[in-house]
Amino acid sequence: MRASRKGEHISGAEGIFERSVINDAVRAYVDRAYSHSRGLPDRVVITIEELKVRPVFLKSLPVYTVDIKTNDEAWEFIKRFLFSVGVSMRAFENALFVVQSGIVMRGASIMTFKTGRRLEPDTARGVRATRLGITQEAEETLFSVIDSYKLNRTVVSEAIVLATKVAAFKDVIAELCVSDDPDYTTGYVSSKRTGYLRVPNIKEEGEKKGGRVIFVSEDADINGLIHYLENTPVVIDSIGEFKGIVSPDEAIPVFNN
Ligand code: PML
Repeated sequence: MRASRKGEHISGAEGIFERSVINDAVRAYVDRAYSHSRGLPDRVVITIEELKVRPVFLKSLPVYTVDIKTNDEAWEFIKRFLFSVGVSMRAFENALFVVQSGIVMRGASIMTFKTGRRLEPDTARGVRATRLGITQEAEETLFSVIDSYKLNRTVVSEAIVLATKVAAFKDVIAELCVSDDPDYTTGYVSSKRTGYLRVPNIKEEGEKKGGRVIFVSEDADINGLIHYLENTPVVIDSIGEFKGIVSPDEAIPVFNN
């Protein structure tokens, strides 16, 4: 589902479903399109496509919530985290521009982690990860954990599914996400090695700016990555651990190699 107003992106969502639940899924997407806090769309596009290839099945990333109380603490943590996985100051600053510029992209920016070059072919649109889903059984497990932490089921589960798909590509170093939903002030940083780290207070309440940056190696196979994000179906069939609240120091990875 893609919802926009005067050509500007409002919201988007996708899933992989059995034929028998498609009608319900479409109804739910229409409801979402018309109830987003970014406003009412004047155009909603729903596309349904049959999968032609068998999905890749993955276990979701382990989830941590970093104990962050202020916006300054959030960005100090993000900077430390990204530096710890090898992201350079230049790439960090370029990523900051992407998530704070106010240009809301439908998809993610893809950025080399050292030189900070943007590799997405269309910098206004970005690259959107689609063809991702979760089995009914895994979703029930995930929802019950999310409920136990009193979090938003839809937002958190979809973000974990997406981050898991992104992190699984060989050339991806890390991902940074700031929601463009003005009501949602928790974002995340993630990578295959560290898991999915929820970052509260990543932005101020009411702020519409947001975005995603996928940091990749300097010699990343960009065409392979775009093809993977847009076309390879990925389904989460088991759920990684929810590790609760950790301090920023505990969340910064220490790698021995
Ligand atoms: C989004 O708005 O889709 C991104 C939300 C990212 C954070 C979700 C979470 O609370 O873990």
